[in-house]
Amino acid sequence: MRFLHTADIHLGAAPDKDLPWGESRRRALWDTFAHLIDICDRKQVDLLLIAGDLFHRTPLSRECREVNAYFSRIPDTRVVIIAGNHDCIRGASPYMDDPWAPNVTVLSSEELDSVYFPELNTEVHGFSYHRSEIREPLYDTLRAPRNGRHHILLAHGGDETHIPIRLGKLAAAGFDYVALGHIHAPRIFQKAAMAYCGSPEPMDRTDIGARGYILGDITPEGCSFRWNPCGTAEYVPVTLEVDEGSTNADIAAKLAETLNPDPRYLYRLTLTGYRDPDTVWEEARIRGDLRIVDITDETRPAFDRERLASEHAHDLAGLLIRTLSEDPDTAGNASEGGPGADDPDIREMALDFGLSALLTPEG
Ligand SMILES: [Mn+2]
Repeated sequence: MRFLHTADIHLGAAPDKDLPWGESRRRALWDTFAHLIDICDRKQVDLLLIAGDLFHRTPLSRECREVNAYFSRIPDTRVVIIAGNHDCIRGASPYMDDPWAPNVTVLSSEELDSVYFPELNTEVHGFSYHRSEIREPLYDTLRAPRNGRHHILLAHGGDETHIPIRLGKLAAAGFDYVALGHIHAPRIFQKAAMAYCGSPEPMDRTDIGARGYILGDITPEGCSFRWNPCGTAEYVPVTLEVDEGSTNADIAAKLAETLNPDPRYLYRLTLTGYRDPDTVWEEARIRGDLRIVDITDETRPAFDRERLASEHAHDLAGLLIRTLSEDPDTAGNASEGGPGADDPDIREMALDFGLSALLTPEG
């Protein structure tokens, strides 16, 4: 019996929606879902497991119909779905009402329920969220029945407000496989036969790294499974050290030279080092044609302290330079300086921050 495990597809979400490639990211969520359906077809998958958050919100009827059309393309694959915290069932959710294709089962109850496929000798268990937060550890006490069938659990959650999960307890519950959803990064517990497959596409800029799905087989010998990459996008953190001479054009050129321009890579840039105090970073120019999602400026202004000390001999900036440049031991005030005041790095940083506040024009 072959299964494909996915979760957190978040159809209807719009990652990077304020950025020029936002529309293509929104579409990519649907395209990647369609790609998973193709894999079910090509690899003759018996069971497609969707462990919650198929949709980004409680779906509209038309969204369910849209998804159902894909499921009806793979009539030989049985599809089992639970609703997660994002697409939780509220009132007249189409999850409950819409006529699904005959190969689709939504375990829509908020009580544990199951569906049995005799031809696969496999029973799939699970329940759906009917509210967006569940603080009770509802999975900790579950046990797989012992009746000669294979038992799979669909479970969604694992943080404090979305069904806290004690993975050790779940691993000992006797399921042949536990298909977990909610955490967007893949986490594989090979020996325990359970896994967070992760979202098939990264959902926002905090979802660093590759995304994919799990393909597995349950045989009389046991369960074997593997994570496979599939996303069309990947957020990549990048750090670039600048110096006093660096201009916006220099940085853009350096990035264009070193970063892969393939649009699948979405960069999160951090600038470090010392910049000329007058330099202003212009994000659009630094980006160029690269997909840079955001720029974090951790640079510090390189002040010419000697010149400033003489120019500001009679004001606060000068006093700050004199005080913080002095060696605390010879100044004899180390004990009064407070925690860290005799740490040269902290004094340096304090001086930079102080001078920035006093000397850099606002904005
Ligand atoms: Mn979730």
